[in-house]
Amino acid sequence: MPRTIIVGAAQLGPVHRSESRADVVKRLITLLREGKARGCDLVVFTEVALTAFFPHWHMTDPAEIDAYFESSMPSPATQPLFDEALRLGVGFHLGYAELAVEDGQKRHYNTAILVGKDGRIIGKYRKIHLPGWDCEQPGQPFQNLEKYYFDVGNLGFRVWRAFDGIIGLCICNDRRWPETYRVLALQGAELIVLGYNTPVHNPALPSTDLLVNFHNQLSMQAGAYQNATWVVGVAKAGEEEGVLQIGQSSIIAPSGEVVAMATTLEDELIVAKCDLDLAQMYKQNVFNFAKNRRIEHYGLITQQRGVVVEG
Ligand code: CDT
Repeated sequence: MPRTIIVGAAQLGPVHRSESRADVVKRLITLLREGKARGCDLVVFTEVALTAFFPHWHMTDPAEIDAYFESSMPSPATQPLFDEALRLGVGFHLGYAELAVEDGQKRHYNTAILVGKDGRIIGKYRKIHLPGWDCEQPGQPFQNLEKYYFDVGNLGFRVWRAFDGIIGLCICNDRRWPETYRVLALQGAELIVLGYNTPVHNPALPSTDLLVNFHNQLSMQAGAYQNATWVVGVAKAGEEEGVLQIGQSSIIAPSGEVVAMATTLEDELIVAKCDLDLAQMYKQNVFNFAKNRRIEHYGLITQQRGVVVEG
């Protein structure tokens, strides 16, 4: 029996600062229902899906900041999404800003969860690679303050046996780092899901602006192929609070081929049937880690070439 999972990548258009959580959740439920109608087992929502991407501006009032975070999950605002997922029998992935209390200390995380068809949370990931700055950058057209608002995730990169496969989570900037995919693939990941908020313009490095879509695809396609896994990347797209963000939400096969891609910058569901055994085909052949990955020799090769890396 082939192991297939029908996945929907539920791109979101902009979420305006004035938009209530309840209204955003209604949009998510509309996409979830479309996913059900199109046969989805799993619908993947984006990073920080419930609000505008607030790291794009500077706030100082702790109460104002905390208002962007969920202190429980399901939270009162997201309970209708959980209820509808259970009613429809469709799993989902959701990114959100999480307020946790650990050892009596408040912590803020950029978090994603995987929810099963029974409406229960299967797994949780807290973003490790936080881009941007830890303080306001004067003179910029917009901010990128993830290091200011979020703590570095403390749950590691993990996979879960779910949907008849092995599923790993990461978030946005993590997708640019090869270690992310490799650590998940070393645990057997067959499907990696992630959301992203990626501005077209990078104020810190404007010379790369024209490459922004290319770098998005390059990272995810290489991650998929080199780690023999499906990758589903889902954008928050369009102009949000004056910041234009890329779309091109994609479903990418273990061959590295894009099998579905969003064409708008709005709420849009793309769907693909993902054959998890295709991941196994690559894992048993070209990327058979046990047979062909020779980490014990990598350092030796470096030394033979006369390059000495201190550290
Ligand atoms: N949300 C997030 O991590 N965004 C970053 C923007 C970095 S600017 C290149 C990203 O890696 O897409």
